[in-house]
Amino acid sequence: MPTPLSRRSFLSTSATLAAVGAVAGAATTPDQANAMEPIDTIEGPVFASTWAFGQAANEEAQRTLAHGDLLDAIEQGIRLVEADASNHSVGLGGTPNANGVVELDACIMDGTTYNAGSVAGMPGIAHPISVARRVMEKTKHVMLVGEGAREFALDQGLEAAELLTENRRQKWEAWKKEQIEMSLQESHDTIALVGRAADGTLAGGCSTSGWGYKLAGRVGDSPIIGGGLYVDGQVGAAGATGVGENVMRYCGSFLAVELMARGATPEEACIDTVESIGRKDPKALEEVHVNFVAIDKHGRHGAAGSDEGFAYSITTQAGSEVIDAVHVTG
Ligand code: SD4
Repeated sequence: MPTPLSRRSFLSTSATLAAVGAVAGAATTPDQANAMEPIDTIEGPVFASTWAFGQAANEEAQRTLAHGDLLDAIEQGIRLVEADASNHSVGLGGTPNANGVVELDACIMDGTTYNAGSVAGMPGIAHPISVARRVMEKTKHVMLVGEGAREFALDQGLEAAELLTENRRQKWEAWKKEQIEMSLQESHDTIALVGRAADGTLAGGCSTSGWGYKLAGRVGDSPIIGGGLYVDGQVGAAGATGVGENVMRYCGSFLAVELMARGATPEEACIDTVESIGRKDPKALEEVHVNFVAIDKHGRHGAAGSDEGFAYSITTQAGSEVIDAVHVTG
């Protein structure tokens, strides 16, 4: 199990970072901060993703990278999860909105060019991550939403699909009768996948059906660049899972990457991001549900969350592992 980290115990970590001038606002450059401690670089490709089910996505990404580029790897890894009908928060078999329609959010970002593509509230398309990639590569835009995103996907020849499975339709019918709010744990299944290729390039993607029984048109953090995902090719990449409303208001993934730019390790950056949200949000940290996974350009990785039980998957050339994230408590 992860070691719970209270706000007080994290102060010592923060103090260490501050002492090396490595927190936001300090004048120390990343290279100066890095020069103070030897860095354990991990060689070869590195993929990290949210939750234990991310392991299959990581491994698909790794296989794809052997004959494709890093964006292909991220796209194919996420497509695997989108196609899995047993995952009720991503793609096919995702939980619908209050009207019984599965509306999908996804994004992809290339850390080398800082290009990004995103779709939000998109119905009826099997692989939103592929639509997000087409938005990035085939349009002048970053984000398409709703029906426009669906039409664009069809124009691009991408696969239409009925995303609402019988199982989810029955659950939705039951919810409509009883209006029992879906437990947050039940809807915490976003896939955020970040990767570094052997040549040091970085990319990431994110895909979800979002908060179960959300209002029609609700968009979470997952398609918001800087919210559910951010990649800086000179620094690292971070992705989020949890309650999108509490991630996007604080630009969570951007903050985690920015902290790494100022010298934090991926784990420290994720902890400090959760802590930062916890300091600002009027709710108790236990009620905020924000979780982050990150890697840096050296291949180091880490994760932290306010949810007990948050774990991430890591795949390197040494193999795959599911690692408990640091649990940050209020
Ligand atoms: C959202 N962050 O739409 C996503 C979904 C998720 O726990 O991770 N739910 O808010």
